[in-house]
Amino acid sequence: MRNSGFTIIELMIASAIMAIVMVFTMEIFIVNNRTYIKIDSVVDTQQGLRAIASLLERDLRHAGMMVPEAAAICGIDNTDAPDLLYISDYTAINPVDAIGSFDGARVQGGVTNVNNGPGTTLALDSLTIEPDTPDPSYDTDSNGVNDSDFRVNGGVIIVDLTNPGRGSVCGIVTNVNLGTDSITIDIKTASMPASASGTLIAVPALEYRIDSNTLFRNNLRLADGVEDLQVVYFLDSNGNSDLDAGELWGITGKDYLAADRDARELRAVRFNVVARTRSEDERFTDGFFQATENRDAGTTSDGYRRRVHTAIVRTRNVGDRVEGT
Ligand SMILES: [Ca+2]
Ligand SMILES: [Ca+2]
Ligand SMILES: [Ca+2]
Ligand SMILES: [Ca+2]
Repeated sequence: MRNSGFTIIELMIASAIMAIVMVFTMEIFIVNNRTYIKIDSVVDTQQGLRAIASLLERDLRHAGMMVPEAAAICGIDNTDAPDLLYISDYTAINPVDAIGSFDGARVQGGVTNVNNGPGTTLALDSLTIEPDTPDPSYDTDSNGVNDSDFRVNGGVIIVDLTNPGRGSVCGIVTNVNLGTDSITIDIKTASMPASASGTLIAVPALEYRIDSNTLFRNNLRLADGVEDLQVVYFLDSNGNSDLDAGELWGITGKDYLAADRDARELRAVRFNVVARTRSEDERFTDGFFQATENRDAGTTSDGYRRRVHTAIVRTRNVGDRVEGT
């Protein structure tokens, strides 16, 4: 009687078919999984970007709130690195009478110019911005009692109150001295244009800085994988409320230097935040550094996927704002 089981040939064919099916199934699984990881990491990047952008938009909308308009914003334009951005710190200010503005903290001792670099110590008339009802917002010595509107690792913008057209300088506060009401600053912009006289004031600010693909706000780590921040300023220099030729700064051929720009002319800010996926994908050959404003695109693919968020924010506290009486 003939054996009714499988012949060795039949078994070999069957296992060969099985193997082929297995290989295909595995392949589909791997591709699916790769696609999933890819989409997941792009979605992740996108969500992070949106969160950063909404915070930045909110900060920009408040630029110049309750402070002299010239101190609304200050920036350092780079063409081969991320831009640096300083926005007056509205969280430090308690709007006691809701309308009008405070003059900032006056620099004491007849100081008329501030030079670029670290270690500039300025004595102020007060560490708080609100003159009538001082309301310190930060606790410098961590004793549970707020003592200053300036904080270590926070930004600062300095302008000349009697000649605001001189522009501004900005930097990071490295020390707040409660005993002498003074602050020490690392000035990041070019020096203030020289002047024989002047009334310098300091205003607390929020610094946006990118360091090794990490975005910091007042030295606080906001997000990793952020490659670039490029900022463009619309200064209505001829005062006609229209954007005319030459009134956009921070674009190619119009590099922005804070030191000689008048922030009172500011009407809008456009920013671009470039974020990339956490890890590179060696199969992705279109991963180039993204060109925005006056920065060039990369020339070799590094396998990262990138997303750019661009937004234009009208600076409603500068220009045609309602002044107090
Ligand atoms: Ca730039
Ligand atoms: Ca305050
Ligand atoms: Ca304190
Ligand atoms: Ca104009």
